[in-house]
Amino acid sequence: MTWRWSVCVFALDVLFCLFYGVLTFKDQSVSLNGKWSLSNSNGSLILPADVPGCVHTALQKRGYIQDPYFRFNDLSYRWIAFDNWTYTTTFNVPGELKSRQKILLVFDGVDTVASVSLNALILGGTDNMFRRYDFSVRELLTDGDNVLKVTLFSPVVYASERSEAHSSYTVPPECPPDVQKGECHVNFIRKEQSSFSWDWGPSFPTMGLWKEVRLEGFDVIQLIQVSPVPLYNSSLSQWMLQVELLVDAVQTTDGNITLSIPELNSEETFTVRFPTGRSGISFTLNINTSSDVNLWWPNGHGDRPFHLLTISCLQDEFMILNTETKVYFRTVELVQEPIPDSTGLSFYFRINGKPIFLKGSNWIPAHSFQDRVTPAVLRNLLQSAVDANMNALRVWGGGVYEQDLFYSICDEMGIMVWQDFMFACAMYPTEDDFIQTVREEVIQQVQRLKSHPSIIVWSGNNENEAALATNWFNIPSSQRLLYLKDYVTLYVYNIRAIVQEEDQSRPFLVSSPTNGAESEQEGWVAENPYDLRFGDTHFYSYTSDCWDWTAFPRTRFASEYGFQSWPSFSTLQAVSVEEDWNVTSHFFSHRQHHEDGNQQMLQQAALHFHLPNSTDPLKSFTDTLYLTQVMQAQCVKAQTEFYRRSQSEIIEGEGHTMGALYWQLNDIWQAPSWSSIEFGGKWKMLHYFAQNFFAPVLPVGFEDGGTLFIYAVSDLSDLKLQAVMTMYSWSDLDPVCALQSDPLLVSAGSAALIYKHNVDALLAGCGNCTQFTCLLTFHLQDSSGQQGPTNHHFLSSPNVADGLQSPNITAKVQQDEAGYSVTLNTAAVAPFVWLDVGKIPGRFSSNGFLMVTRNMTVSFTAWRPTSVAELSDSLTVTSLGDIY
Ligand code: BMA
Repeated sequence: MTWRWSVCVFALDVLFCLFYGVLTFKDQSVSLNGKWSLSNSNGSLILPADVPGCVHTALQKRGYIQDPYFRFNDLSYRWIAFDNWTYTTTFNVPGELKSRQKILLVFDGVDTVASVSLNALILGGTDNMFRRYDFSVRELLTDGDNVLKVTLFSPVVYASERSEAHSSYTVPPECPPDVQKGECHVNFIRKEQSSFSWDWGPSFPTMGLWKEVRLEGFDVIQLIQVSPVPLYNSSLSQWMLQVELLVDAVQTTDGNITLSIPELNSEETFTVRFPTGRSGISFTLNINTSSDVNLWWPNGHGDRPFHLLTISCLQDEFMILNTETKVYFRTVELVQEPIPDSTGLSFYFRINGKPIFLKGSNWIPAHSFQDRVTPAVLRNLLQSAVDANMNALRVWGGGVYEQDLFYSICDEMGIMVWQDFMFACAMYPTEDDFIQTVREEVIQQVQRLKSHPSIIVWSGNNENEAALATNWFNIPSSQRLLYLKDYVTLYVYNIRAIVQEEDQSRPFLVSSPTNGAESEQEGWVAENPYDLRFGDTHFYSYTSDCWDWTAFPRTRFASEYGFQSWPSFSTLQAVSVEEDWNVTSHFFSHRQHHEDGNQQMLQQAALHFHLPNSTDPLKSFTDTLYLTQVMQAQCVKAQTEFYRRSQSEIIEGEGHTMGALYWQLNDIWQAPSWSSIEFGGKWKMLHYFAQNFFAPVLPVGFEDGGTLFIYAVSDLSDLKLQAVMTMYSWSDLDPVCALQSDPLLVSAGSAALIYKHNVDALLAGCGNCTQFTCLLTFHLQDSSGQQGPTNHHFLSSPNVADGLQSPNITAKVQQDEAGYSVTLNTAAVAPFVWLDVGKIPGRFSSNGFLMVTRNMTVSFTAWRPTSVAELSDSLTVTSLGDIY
């Protein structure tokens, strides 16, 4: 343990600190967060507003508007984003700060188009939510009150004006589909693209100071950003740490900078010259080859240790810079190389040399109002991802570059991040000022994020290659080249070029979906970016039967696929009233932003289940919500299991699937969507299913041409596994028969066929079973016992199953030292048993399960204090038999 001491003294008007006996210049930062005053353009509304924050939350907090998510308020509050709003604050500058040689006024994030003035002098403008802005203000500060104003222009009006000014050709889409009830031309403003509405989200074009505001004073240099990026030189077997420092210097400054990782016995000192103003300087610290570097591993593959890097810079005897930061070491490669028996290329990630199957989902903004995305919200969602055995998330390109904490938690938890740049489902302009602001955005974001080991790939946009290739916007062929040129200008000549310059430590893809190297060969827009033999794919089919695995694309990497469901009743109840609780209500269709979404869910459900038909309208409504969740969970399970079992096979040139990221993890509001977690954090049935279908060891069962196949999938070390199968009759809790496969060595990171049998023969050998009367459960085991979850295979759809009964499940809540538990008792085989405790936040250890034993106990982890009485009162238990 090192003993540290520091003493600060005031001398010569400059604050020095003594660190280890050297004099240190201490920079000073004064926060301007807190209460500002907010007014609309005609001054009819003047109210206090929190910074960081936005206009909507300020209006709600002061009671000017209700909960914007309540019922139809998204439409009632459209006016907010059509007005201009001014944030004002008055502050005094402490003398200590005032005496600094340089003072910056820093905005970490302004949403979006604004003019900034200080003491009635205009400092400048902003036009990009994803940039940090700073202004040098020392000479403008007064000794008394200083007045800082930020006037935000309507983003909706701005976007429309910019689109109108772009008169030579249109930049589609003009507007979102009517069903989304959104605003137009969002592609003309550098702001969260989904804030003008999306197919899962409302239109709330926010305005505000969404990140911190502060004054930073310094006398010599100011450190803006440190980005350590480890690179591994395999020919030398050596780690090198590239350390980029972004600084602002009052004047040209010379010094000696020392980079040191004491744990790795690695230290180097460089002479350095910082030019006046803003500059970025890179150093390389060669890591001592005889030291043991601890590697960062994704969740499920190892630990996530880090080493501490210290950076100090001395100018003569003065310490002008001194900081410490975490460094995580790992390598990432995106492998695109020929594979036997296929005409295409592989597409998978190798972390520290190990091929890793990416299991996870897609992340969207966790709230329309980013100031509501608290650390607790982030932690809860990311913990839920890890609890469902995920190791990856894609931060989707229609949202925001997430806050630092998001990536720090991903680093900690081992969640690999596929990071899109924020462009989605649209063409974009390439006017000079647009390109310039994007360039600055990309530079800043890459510099901010590149030291996070969790980010394993940058990706230029969401679906814009596909939009061009398959002509979503009906661009006449005579104009196609124009749009192609714009596409390449933005994503290749600008974004890609910057990323390659700024970050050599991870791959860059131009789009998702893409054919990767093949798209590049074809001039960056492939003829068919959905080609299964290359790159990643997005695949949605709502009309084909999701239980039929033959409809799924045997892709190299599934970066999006999914099905919608409705959130639970308690989640909807918070934003609705009794007349809304009906599938024919205006509310029910209003919240659905995906064309025909409600019908699609019911049609898909009707393929295998009876639709709810209770005469009690509330029961019919809640049964419908439940059934959409059953359908979604079962559909995504089928598809994900297909991808996991396809990882080791090539069939007709297709396969070697190495990623399954379903659409989508979280929700932005209380509405039907593809999410597995409801707004507020409650797990849908799909999320409980994900715990199983993403388990490190998994048995997958399916039928092909009258034969039952069982595959064993293992992410872990080589395992000698056996499949154990048990046949049940729908009408009886006692098993009809049991079978075991021969043991098979399943190697690490593979899927292998472990059992195969003709279905009719299997049924014939098992009592009086038919495909309608019986169902199968199965698990894997080795000499130490069961490995992975128990899975099941329905031999027919439940709507034609013979013997399925209403099981009369009883439940008893208890409390012990470990927490709360619910003990269930069933009188019959019960599929999709669903426990719901309404508004009590928390999650069960397991839910939505098949009950083939009379008794079963699950635990409940509450996310706030509760009691046996409260849980018992709130608990409902539903299974499929209960809704018929
Ligand atoms: C994908 C996404 C989103 C969309 C989702 C569901 O294409 O990239 O744009 O929300 O499908 O339609």
